[in-house]
Amino acid sequence: MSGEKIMKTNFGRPVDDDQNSVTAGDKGPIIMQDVHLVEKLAHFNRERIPERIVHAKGAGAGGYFEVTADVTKYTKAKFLSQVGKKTEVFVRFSTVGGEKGSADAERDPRGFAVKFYTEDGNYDLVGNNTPVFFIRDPIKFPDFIHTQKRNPATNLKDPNMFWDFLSLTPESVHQVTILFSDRGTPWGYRHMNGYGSHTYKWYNENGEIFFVKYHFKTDQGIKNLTAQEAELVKGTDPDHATRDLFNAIARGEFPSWTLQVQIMTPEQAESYRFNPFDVTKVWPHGDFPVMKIGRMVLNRNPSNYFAEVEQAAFSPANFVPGIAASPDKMLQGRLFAYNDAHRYRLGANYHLLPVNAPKGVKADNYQRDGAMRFDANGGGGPNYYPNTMGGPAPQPDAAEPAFEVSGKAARQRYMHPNDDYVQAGDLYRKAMSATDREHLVSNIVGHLKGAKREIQVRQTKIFYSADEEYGRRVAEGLGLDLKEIA
Ligand code: HDE
Repeated sequence: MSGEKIMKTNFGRPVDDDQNSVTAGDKGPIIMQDVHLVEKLAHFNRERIPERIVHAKGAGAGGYFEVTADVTKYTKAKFLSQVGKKTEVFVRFSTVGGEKGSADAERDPRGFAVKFYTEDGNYDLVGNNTPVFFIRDPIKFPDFIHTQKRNPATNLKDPNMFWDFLSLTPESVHQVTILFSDRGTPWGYRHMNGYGSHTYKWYNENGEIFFVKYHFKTDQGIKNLTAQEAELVKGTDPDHATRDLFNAIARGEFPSWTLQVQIMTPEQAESYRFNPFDVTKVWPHGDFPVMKIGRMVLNRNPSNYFAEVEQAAFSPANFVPGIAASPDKMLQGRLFAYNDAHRYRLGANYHLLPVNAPKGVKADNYQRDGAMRFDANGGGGPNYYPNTMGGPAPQPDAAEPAFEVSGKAARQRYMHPNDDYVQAGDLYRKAMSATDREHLVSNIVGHLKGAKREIQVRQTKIFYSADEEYGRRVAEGLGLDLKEIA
């Protein structure tokens, strides 16, 4: 109630009373000149900003990344230039399809977005807890997401929409197989891996190019919920993963991840047996061994959720010299989508918000003005380039090395549809235990049984193409005739 500090309006006037509106007489009415009341109610009406269209529910934390191996022959990225070098990070974990108030234990991929505040500006690695994705072309993304959200008529999640799209999109079966395993319901954010998922490009001081995949392996060990456990957790503590992350850090138990990379040369990429830029596939570790290069530790809870987590704006387009995009079509689509989302959600000057601004290096260019320009806006300095007024100039050696592009411009179909099934089948046969397979099949059956029979058949054929036993067991669970599937 009483405080040392004086309460003030947004314009600094001391507030005399914050419990009683100004009224004519003790019974009211309120008079318009209670400007403090008006300010308070009006600001309240504007507290919500648009939630993220995907990944709306999330939790974040700060920490650092430390380099543990020499990678200078692959990349000139300064934050990776020395063993022992530490860089501040901010990380946001999330679910994908649910709204901001949805439960943390939903079956869904989990977002794993890392912002490195480097001396060459911010580098964002905006990944998931799965190494692959459902689709390989960004033009399919809005449709795909619609099917994971609510039916336009009923406003309910709809297994028909969900499986209709997936069963018409066989490239999704690898990610669907991961999603319906217990990895689709992680125990919490501390106990899951993070993956860059896409292939990225690294280049060194000599301009030599390498392709790279990133894997953050949890040092806490993988821990998942079974479908039954997840149902219970959703009901008893819809915020369980948010709570677990916050409480662990508050207790001083700082979660950490070991960063591993896989490297592919451009020559290997040219001749590899499948397109290494296809995000529906992993690079087999036997062909491209993993190499440990660093460790990330989260040791700081946000002091204000809205300021740091809700306003955090991650973007796959935030690169630093030494790191660039690969031709992956999905990644190319994302290079547009994120900054566009931020301009809509947070405004044209979202990069000035403390969580999004680079640290230790200042943005310096000729962009000016716009809503909520709350820094000095370039002061009296020149607002055009070139100039002779001492304004900032480009630094040519920050360029990505020139690279060849070729081929006919057209809407090009994927040439090898049969290989959509290979890695899903391998995952089922080789990586999963008998219990994993049992849970996978029962999780799929539990969800797919809500869809129309014709959709069940089409989707089960896809599982059958990945692995005959996999398809047969799903068919049995659904009571489908095997003759329809095989
Ligand atoms: Fe995202 N995604 N995405 N995504 N994504 C967003 O950005 C999008 C994709 C991922 O904690 C949005 O700020 C398109 C793959 C994470 O703030 C949006 C495509 C992967 C987060 C967007 C993809 C991701 C997002 C929503 C297909 C893993 C949360 C609002 C080309 C490798 C980041 C926003 C955070 C968020 C678009 C596919 C991960 C709309 C168009 C693949 C972790 O811009």
